[in-house]
Amino acid sequence: MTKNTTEKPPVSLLGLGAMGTALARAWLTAAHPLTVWNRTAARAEALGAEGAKVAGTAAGAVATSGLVVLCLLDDESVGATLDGVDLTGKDLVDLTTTTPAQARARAAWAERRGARYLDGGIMAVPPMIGVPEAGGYVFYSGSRELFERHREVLAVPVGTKYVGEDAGFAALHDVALLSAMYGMFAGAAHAFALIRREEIDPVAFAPLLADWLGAMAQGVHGTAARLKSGDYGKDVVSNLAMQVAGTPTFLATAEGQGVSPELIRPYFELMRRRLEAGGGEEDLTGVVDLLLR
Ligand code: FVH
Repeated sequence: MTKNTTEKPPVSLLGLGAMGTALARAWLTAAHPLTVWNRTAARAEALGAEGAKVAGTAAGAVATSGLVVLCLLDDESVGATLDGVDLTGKDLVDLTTTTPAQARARAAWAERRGARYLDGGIMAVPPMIGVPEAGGYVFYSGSRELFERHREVLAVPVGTKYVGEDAGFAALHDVALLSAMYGMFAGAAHAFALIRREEIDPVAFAPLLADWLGAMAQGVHGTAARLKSGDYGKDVVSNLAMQVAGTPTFLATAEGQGVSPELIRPYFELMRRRLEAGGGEEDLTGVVDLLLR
């Protein structure tokens, strides 16, 4: 019998939550033979109707393909799902959000079970999957050889960025970016609270806020350059002494608007500490070092 050489590499996907389902649809759309498994079987039914093979057990899904992708709630659910499953010779790609330490431990665990392991951190929400122009991607870390072997298949649902052999690096990049995102949302929440009781349309205010945050976000390049060189006074535009002098205005405005300063005060406190340590001619870069324990 002649093998169909145009057949795409098969994929087994464990976990059909919002993200897993979106990933599954992208691989199905690209005509990859796809086997799916989910703890709650009903969540696999629609995908079965769309062409996926539905495995009755996690072991069955793992046995079907060399490439096994996991997209589960957390690291604990990965352990529970693969408990007792034969992983010998399998290439595991774990897209579940974990800590860097959990990813490293999971890589060592997989190796002991005879599998190869690549960790992933998804920088996208489900509607961005299968939509290249949405700009989503997944950080990957662990075996570079494994990443290169499956690069094309992994790039089907969303972009890929390989960040190193250390299996914990994908999770670290993921959590670092998401942490920055929460800081940004915290700032935006404070800004909306300041205008909340005024006759200012939040819908008209939003583009002003988004454009300002976008412009200021470019400042991270200067921060990175100063962290790398160690010269925190280089190319400073707005020095720390001036910025700390302005913080009472921000706190008084919050007070005047009846807004709690609980989101911004801790950051102002770090700025003040850096100033008192002699960082007046620097910008905000020195705050990074104050956070290191
Ligand atoms: N959705 C998002 O916006 C974010 C975007 C960035 C990346 N995250 C991470 O992706 C992982 C999966 O997220 P999800 O959105 O698919 O999550 P859920 O819709 O809540 O589905 C969870 C799946 O995990 C299964 N599951 C939970 N516990 C267990 C367990 N003990 N054993 C086996 N499977 C388990 C659950 O199964 P079921 O409840 O349907 O039976 C779902 O398949 C996640 O790490 C995000 O942080 C998503």
